[in-house]
Amino acid sequence: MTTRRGFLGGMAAAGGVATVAGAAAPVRDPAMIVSTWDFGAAANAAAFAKLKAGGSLIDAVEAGGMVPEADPTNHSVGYGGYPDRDGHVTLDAVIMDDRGGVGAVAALEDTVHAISVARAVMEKTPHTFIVGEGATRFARDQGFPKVDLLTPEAEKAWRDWLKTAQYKPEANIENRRMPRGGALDHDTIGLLARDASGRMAGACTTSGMAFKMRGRVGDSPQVGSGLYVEAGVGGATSTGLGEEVTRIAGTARVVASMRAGLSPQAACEEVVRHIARLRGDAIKGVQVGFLALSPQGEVGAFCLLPGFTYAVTDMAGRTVVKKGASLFAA
Ligand code: SD4
Repeated sequence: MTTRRGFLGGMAAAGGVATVAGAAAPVRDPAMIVSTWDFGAAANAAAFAKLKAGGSLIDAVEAGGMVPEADPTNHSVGYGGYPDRDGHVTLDAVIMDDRGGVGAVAALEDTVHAISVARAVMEKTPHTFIVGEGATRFARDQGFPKVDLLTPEAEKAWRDWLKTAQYKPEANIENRRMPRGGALDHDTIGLLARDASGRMAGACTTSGMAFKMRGRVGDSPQVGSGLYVEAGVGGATSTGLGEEVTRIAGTARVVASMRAGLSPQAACEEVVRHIARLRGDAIKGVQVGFLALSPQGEVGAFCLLPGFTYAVTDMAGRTVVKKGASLFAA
């Protein structure tokens, strides 16, 4: 639990070199919250506000994930997400603290805030992961309102897709301009947060691959694939084509590499190179990106293809959006 005192302790360190208890070396301008893609900036702001108000790290990452979940212009998360090939919007989410506290849902329907349902799984059940009809029923039982997630815009995109029904992953779909209004078509959000004492938590929420097979679950809600957080070591989250992350338990591998002594940056690069070696031509044109954060506030990001961006918010609440370096030029 982040105390207000702990939070302000971090604030006092902003702008200089922060010393974190147990840190091997001080980190200049340590990050407090990081998240995937440009739209992570708004999520980070909500997460930061939660911490500032005395909320816990779990409160913060949940609040961050709820921002794109409620945004109808975001077609890869929550309300307004693109449906599966049968026209159902199904959501995947996971939330995790740094001591093995985990809650996840997959193939959740008719519920905007999948991340909050995941939190309820963590806090109100003896389980870590509930899927499909059971997850949707659990959401209703917990009082989450029933909401039709398929917006007219997403339905139109799905009906257009049905004309060809071409089933193939698309790299950097988040960078594509939507026909109406010019809004960006976004991607999964993964958030990692730390406090001044180096405690951490993370969240990941998505509507998954657009027009996926019914019942398909990606990396995002799976511990060790879409998200992994470990006390004293760090956290990692992933985005992109989930199948390429789940087959190697990608974020568990990033954090294992950090445990073995790699920096967050080197750990993200190691895993992306591993995917490229393992999969060869099979990952041509495919995007996968990893984002990592250490308990000291060091950030790492690396991806297969150019185009992956991430938002970094420091201990003073200043946010910058950065470009992740990539293994391939295009
Ligand atoms: C998935 N990784 O379901 C998620 C979605 C995503 O680019 O990030 N798409 O595979």
